[in-house]
Amino acid sequence: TATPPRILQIGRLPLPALEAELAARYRVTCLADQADPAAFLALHGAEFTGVVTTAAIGVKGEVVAALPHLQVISSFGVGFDALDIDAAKARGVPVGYTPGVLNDCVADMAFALMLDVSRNIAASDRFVRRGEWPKARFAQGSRVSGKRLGIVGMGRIGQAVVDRASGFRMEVGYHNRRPAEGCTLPYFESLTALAQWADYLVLTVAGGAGTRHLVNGDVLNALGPKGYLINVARGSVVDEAALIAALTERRIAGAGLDVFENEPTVPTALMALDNVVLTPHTASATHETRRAMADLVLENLESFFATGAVRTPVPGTPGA
Ligand code: 8YV
Repeated sequence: TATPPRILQIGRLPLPALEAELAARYRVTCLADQADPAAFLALHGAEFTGVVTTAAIGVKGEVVAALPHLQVISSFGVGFDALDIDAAKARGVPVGYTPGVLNDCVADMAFALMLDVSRNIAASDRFVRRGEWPKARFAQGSRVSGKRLGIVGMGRIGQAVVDRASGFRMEVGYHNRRPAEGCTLPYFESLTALAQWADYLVLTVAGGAGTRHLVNGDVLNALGPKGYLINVARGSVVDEAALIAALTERRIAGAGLDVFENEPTVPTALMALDNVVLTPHTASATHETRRAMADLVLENLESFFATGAVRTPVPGTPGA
């Protein structure tokens, strides 16, 4: 039997099981484990035909350049803003990712954050644990049901959020670069206009240069003192300094944030605010969804080495 392909794993994967499964099938080396990654690449780059990474870790163009025999990239996650797609395309390297399987859990998390920040779940948990219930009143929350939900980025995840909104009898509108095909919901060409209309602005848009700081101070002012921002997309989509100012000055009511500009660092200013709910980029982190993502990472590699094509290629990459 042929020797298994050599795979460069860029960083630690969120699933130990996936690391074990990869190691059972391929000859895997983790770049992050090397004392001097650049020196390692210079010495051993030519030995690798595959790369495995995550949407959060990504793969830089300089790493692609250091792998002259690279044939395939398989990434854990649906976002591809941290992958140097242009470098892969220029080399004709197919890039697999894991769309679809995480829509439900990310949409569930958007609602969990909406409900938490509106009904003060985490804040009241802290209140109870501090032993304050017998001594003090707890502030009232805001009703979620029947409110207006503004979705920024009407893709697969945005649609899954819409599906959940009907049980809450919410009115839904959305902003996108252009109207989404087949979507009959009210379309707002202007994000500021959507923010003005909405009680909740939910970000489900792709990251990257095209959406960087899309949500700025003007958008937050339009959202207003009764409006909430929910981000399950990318930290880069929000001007975090403007968000901190808006929250601190109560120009918006609150925020539910799963993603941040400089992960895993969360600004201490956000931690000090009771009207903010913070989660550590875990919207897809359920046993079921992470297993399905891991299966797709393995399947994309397996499919490539068997047929020359990954099963779920990133749009615009070879084979897509
Ligand atoms: C992943 C993500 O959990 O899919 C994405 O784009 O950001 C997350 O689902 C993350 O990449 C895992 O490291």
